[in-house]
Amino acid sequence: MADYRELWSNLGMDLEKHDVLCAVLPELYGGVYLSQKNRPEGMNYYNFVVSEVHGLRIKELDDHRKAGGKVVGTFCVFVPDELILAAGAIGVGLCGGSQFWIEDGEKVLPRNICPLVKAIVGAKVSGTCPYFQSCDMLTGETTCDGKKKAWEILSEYAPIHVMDLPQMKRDKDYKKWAEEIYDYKAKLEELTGNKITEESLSAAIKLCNRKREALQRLYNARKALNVPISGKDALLISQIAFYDNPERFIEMTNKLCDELESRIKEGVGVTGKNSPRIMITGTPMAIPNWKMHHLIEESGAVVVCEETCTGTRYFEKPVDETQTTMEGMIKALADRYLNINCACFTPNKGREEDIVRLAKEYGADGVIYYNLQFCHTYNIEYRQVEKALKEAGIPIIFIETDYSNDDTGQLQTRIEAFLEMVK
Ligand code: BJ8
Repeated sequence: MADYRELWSNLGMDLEKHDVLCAVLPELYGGVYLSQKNRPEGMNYYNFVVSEVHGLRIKELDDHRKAGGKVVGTFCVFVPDELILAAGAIGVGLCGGSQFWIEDGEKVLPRNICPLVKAIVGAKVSGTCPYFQSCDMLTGETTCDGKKKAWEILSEYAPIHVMDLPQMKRDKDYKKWAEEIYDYKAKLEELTGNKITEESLSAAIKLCNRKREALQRLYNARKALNVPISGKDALLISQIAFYDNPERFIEMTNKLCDELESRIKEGVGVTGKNSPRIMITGTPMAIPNWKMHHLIEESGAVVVCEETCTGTRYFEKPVDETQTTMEGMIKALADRYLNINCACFTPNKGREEDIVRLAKEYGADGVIYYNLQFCHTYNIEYRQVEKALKEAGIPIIFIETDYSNDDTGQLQTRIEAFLEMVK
């Protein structure tokens, strides 16, 4: 990696602390990713992106800002990327997946809340995340209580706009969400000084749909009997989708998919055809949270799908591209986004249906319900999901964990016992 210290310093980062973070990542990445056998060639691009995670992309954001552009941070898949792009800004997903940020998060938050929220706040207060430091505005949303209250703390550090997400899916909720999208549009126009036009929004909708298509194509390849890519690699690609340049990401992901489709034709897989096929459902896995996939795949199984926000909830269901008026496009955005089935909704029958459908589509032998510690909505929803999967005859196990490695031995034992049972 080139020398970015001047850039980081100009972003007001704590360089000494950041050095500690930079020292941990290569070893972690090497152990989890580079040790894999028979990886597709196309993964070299994503290796490169990770090696430059705090470098090249940050430089691109800096260049954009120097040219008068704005950078907007987001934390949830309900926030429409299309509007950010249509305003000429760059959007970056800021969810934190590293144990490194927990300690700083706990300085300003109670200990007994979700690690994702603690890592988000820790990343900002410690001044060690160059993405956070590059943002001109953050976008929060009213999903779970932990996130909602975290925005109040983050507002002390950076301007933040909070979208009020309805938690039911009645007609009036779709109308309210459309109003929130209009407010967000006005906020982005004020921030960037650019007017969001029918043309710019339509182009952004098409771009985001192309990104969804590329991710769907990647996931489709994982349905093959001889899976051509590991779950770990697919997860990494989803995580990178949240901050990479969208055009470049689409191009490189489609290129990788060409290779994966050839592998399927030639019968080249990453594991044996008899390896247990596992689907993950539950809370998101923000970069560099690879813990669960690593444990599962080290135990000889392959992860074939994630019903999470770093999985299918991010890219399934495109936005209707046929609308030409601003009103029609905002309604299309409201309809697509409010249809995401997050556990913060009540009732949330759609998620049960999605999980059963996806487990069948991807030929999963079993489902691992992944719950980040203290995430109450996903925790409580396990009961209904378990019932739905049992009715469908699909085995399921509940695993609650955090970002630390304290429980890996215990998790490994439980995962191995589950894999024994499903095959
Ligand atoms: S749409 S899952 S990205 S809110 S932060 S809810 S894990 S306690 S991230 Fe989420 Fe949007 Fe829903 Fe997806 Fe639980 Fe933690 Fe809250 Fe979380």
